[in-house]
Order: sequence, then C-alpha cells, then structure tokens
Amino acid sequence: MDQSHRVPMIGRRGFIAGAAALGALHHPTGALGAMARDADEAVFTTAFPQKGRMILQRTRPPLLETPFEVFDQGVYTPNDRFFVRWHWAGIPEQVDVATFTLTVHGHVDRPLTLGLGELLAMPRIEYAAVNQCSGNSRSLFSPRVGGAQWRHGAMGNARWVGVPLKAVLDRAGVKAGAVAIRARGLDEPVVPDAPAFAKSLAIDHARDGEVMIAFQMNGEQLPLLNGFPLRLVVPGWYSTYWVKMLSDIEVLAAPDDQYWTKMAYRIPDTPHASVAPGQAGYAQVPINRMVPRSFITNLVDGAQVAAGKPLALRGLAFGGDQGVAKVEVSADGGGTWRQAQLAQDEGRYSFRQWHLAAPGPTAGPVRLMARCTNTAGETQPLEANWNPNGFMRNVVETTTLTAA
Ligand SMILES: Nc1nc2c(c(=O)[nH]1)N[C@H]1C(S)=C(S)[C@@H](COP(=O)(O)O)O[C@H]1N2
Ligand SMILES: [Mo]
Repeated sequence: MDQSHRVPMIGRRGFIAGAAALGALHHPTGALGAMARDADEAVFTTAFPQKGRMILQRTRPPLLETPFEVFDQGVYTPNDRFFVRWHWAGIPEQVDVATFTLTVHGHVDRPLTLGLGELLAMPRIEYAAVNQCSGNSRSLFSPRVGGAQWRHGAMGNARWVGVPLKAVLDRAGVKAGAVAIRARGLDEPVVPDAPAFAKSLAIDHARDGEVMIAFQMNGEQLPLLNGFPLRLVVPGWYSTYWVKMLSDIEVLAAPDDQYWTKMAYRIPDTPHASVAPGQAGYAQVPINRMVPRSFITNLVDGAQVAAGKPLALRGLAFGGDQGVAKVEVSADGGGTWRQAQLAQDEGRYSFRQWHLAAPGPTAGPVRLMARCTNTAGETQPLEANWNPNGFMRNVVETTTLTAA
C-alpha cells in the first residue's frame, strides 16, 4: 500500500529538537532524578527523550518497559510509551539525516550505499506488527532466571511503513550461493573487543517481501530509542531480529558465525522451548517465530469486583506469526471457557482486541484466564514453559480478583 501522502519527510529540524533531550541517555543521574516508586516496586521514569512515563529496567543502556495500563488504551502502542531495549550503551545521541547511509555489501553484484532520500523514494509497504522481546514476561519464570525482569510490557504493536528488504537486496543483486543476511546498526559496544550487536536472517526469509526496512512507526518517524532513522521489521518473529538504527547489511555466502547469532538468543529445541531447571545436554536452535499470547487488560490482579454483577472484560491477543482465530475466557480458573468477541482485524501480525461479558461472579476469589488460538490452530499452553534464558513465555496467564 502506498501511503506516501501520509508519510512526513524525515526532517532535520524535527529530529534535532528530539536530540536535545538525549543528554539523559548519557547522564544517568538525570534519569534517576526523575524516578518514582509505586507500591509493587516498579520504578518509573519520564527522563528519556521522546518517551512518556515508562518503567525503568535499566538506565545505561536504556531498558524501558511499557506500563501495563497502556495496553488497555487501544490496539496500537503509542510511540512515546513503546518499550526500549538496547544491548550496548554506545548509542548515538543524534543521527544526521543528511549524511546517514545504509550500506549493502558482501555476496552481491553491486555493493550499495543508500541515503535516506533514496530509500524514501522507493515503493513502500505498510502493515501492523507486534514487536516483542524474547524475554517478555521473564520476571514470571519460576524458578527465576537472570536477565531483565520484564513484566508483560516488553512488547508493543505499531503500524510500520518502509521498503521491503527484498527490494533493497534486489537492487544490490544477491549472488547465487548467498545463505543469509547480517544486519547491524549504529550502536557500538562500550567494552573493548566486545561484538557489536548484529543479527542474521536466512536469505529466503530476508527476501520474502514482508521483512521491512521501516522508517515510520504509527505515522511518525521512529523515536531515536526505537531505532531512528531505520530499523528492520521482521513480522511474526521476536524483536531481537528487528535491528535498530540499521546501517549495514552484509550478504553472507556462509552461515553467520558471529556471537549474536551463533551464541546468543538460543532456545532449547524442545516443545515450547521448555526444559527442566538444571537439565543439561539438550540441542539448541536460534530463537525464531513468536507464539500466541493473550492478556486481560481492563482488570489487574487484586482488583475488587461486585459479586453477581456481569463482568465486562477486555483484552489483547496476538497469534505469534499467524492471525488470531479465537480467544476464549475462563472465569473459573480454567474449568469452563466461553468465546470472546474479536474486534477489528488489523492484520495477521497485529494485536487484536477482544471483549466478553462474563456472568456475575459469586463472592470470593475469581480466577480469570484468556487463551488465544491462532489461525494455524496453535493454542496457548496451560503450563508455563521454562528455560534458563527466560524466553518465549506464552502460558495462559491468570488474573485473580475478589468478588464481594
Ligand atoms: N541496533 C540494535 N538493534 C536492536 C537491539 C540492539 O541492541 N541494537 N536489540 C534488539 C532487541 S533484543 C529488542 S527486544 C528490540 C527492542 O526494540 P525496541 O527498543 O524498539 O522496543 O530491538 C532489537 N534491535
Ligand atoms: Mo530482546
């Protein structure tokens, strides 16, 4: 879909206004000064450029989580509330749009150096897609595992506009024998000799016509912390592949043997990527497609509701790398299920809102659950998976209320 009339030019002026606030990135005390604690120990910050109130997971590099109530406000996650995750603290404080280039090289006929103007002049695609960190909801792993203790807010849904990665690769002319592309951004390690963050995709995946070099998110240019001016969008796959501040694409004639693909972001090659705590000696594969999830968004744990009064429930679901076929809700801890009404379909890779009017609960504790089945027939499991990295949680979540 060509949305050129709606795409603002990436302008130097707009961007430098944002960059002025970026001092916070490199002056952690500024961020700490704006911290506040709430009852459940979350630490909030408003100190990061182009970001509103966020849960502070880490200051440097910034790890910012979307507060859960944002997910009840609509199917798209606003840019200023969209989560942020970087591996290395060497993040440019500004990007000069006049001199920024994307380089395509390696196993190609014509190495390219493209300016933003050239990319903006190419035919565009647009779709909605969920960006979810592999470790979203990690804090709920039991036994606990190391890594950022995300609640459910290391995910977000946006409308992305950009050019298909395929079109750029075709311009460079991928040579026969290419097996993968490796993408990296402008961010740099701050530790000597550490590997810069880079991720690979199989060449056929990179050329599927859907993987996108995005320059627009929810109708605006990308926030700096979400990868301004360009990022990869790999719909249906975990966001580790969604390389931000994308500046370099190398076409590889042999499998990627660098750290971030070969060693990091690997999951047990078992159903639900699940192993027993302490288990060893299992095969591993790179993390890949996402799996279905669903959330009740209008009621949270500990809420009090009136006994006997119908419960209006609302939430979000997504199918992973497929659309949402159905969402079922249980108000009795999984004993009986009723089908929720699905709101407008925003596309296969998007969040989908759902609604259900559940019968009035009897007095006492109420265990609410929502369960998504995707269009390939894959349903969320009732038992939580476990792996040492805390990846790919998609168990049916439970919200416990009290009816009185
Ligand atoms: N250049 C770059 N891109 C990156 C990363 C990074 O460290 N550097 N982290 C990845 C990971 S693990 C996640 S979860 C997403 C987070 O995307 P967001 O910050 O836009 O929410 O960015 C991905 N892309
Ligand atoms: Mo991530």
